[in-house]
Amino acid sequence: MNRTLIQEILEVVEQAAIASAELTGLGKKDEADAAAVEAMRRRMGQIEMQGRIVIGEGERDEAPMLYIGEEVGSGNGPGVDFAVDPCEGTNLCANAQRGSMAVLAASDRGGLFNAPDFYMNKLAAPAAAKGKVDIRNSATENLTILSQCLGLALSELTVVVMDRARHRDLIKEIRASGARVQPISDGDVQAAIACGFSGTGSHCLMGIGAAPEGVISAAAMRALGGHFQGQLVYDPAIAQTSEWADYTREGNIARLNEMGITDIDKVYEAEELASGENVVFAGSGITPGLLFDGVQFESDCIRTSSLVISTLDNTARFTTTIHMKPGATSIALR
Ligand code: VTB
Repeated sequence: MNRTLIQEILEVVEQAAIASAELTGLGKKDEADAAAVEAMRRRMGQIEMQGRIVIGEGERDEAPMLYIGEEVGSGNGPGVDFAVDPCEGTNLCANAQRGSMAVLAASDRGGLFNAPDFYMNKLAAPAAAKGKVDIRNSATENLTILSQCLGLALSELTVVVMDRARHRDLIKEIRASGARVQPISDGDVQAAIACGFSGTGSHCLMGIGAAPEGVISAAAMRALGGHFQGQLVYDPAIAQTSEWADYTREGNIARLNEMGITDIDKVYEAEELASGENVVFAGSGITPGLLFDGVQFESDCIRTSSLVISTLDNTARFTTTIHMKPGATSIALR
């Protein structure tokens, strides 16, 4: 990993965001995802690196591109591992709703946890609460700690939770503690990272989302110094998802064991999920979101808004890029 990679990685997510954004609001979530995948892969292919996808679109037989284990890049240069989600929040993109983005995390070889395609219970909070809140605590205990760390009353805290049946009790508990709940339909990566910045109005993310995206959130939060913990969910009665209609708890545990995960209840810290010497997170808005805008198509240009967070130079860069169309004559400043 080196600093010149940061610029290239930014361009990878920008290209993916533009490709998906061309299909925003058309109700075509699979097509929007496929377009982002293709654009991401094409731009990655131009980078001088020995890249490898460790979290991607799935296993080789089910994903034609950006499958787990796929080699990307020129084949020369540094070894880089990638966790990618080319269109995070495909439903949001398909319905032109806020919060869809193209995201990835990159690290030195072996620096990202190869999370199985399971669910993950997640806890994200600002840096001031890092190591003080703990996913093993009750929501009420964590909110009390968080209110002390942030110097805010419980009633001044907003907790983002995915709007799912599995979170009914969690949402009740948070509200009973006095804190506010902001339910979201999709997109817990953005919600997790928003906790790493003050001023977003989001103080905490709680609840269960997808495990692979947990690694991407962890990479960003590690680089920001925020709190992130994840614990794999293997019990279908807890995940409460139609995806697992035919799965059993025992079968899932056996699957984890086959993957070499024997400590199935382990709590993973951000530094374990993204353990490489250096980690980079990059996200580019497909639709507008809490952290940055979405792709804007204008007569002379396409405008993208992105965020790259990197331990290589300890920066969080918010970038607006104007992609000029040939023959452009009047490009607005903003
Ligand atoms: C999605 C998606 C989230 O988790 O909902 C997914 O929108 C899994 O949850 O952003 P369901 O199967 O219950 O929909 C995320 O992908 C990320 O963790």
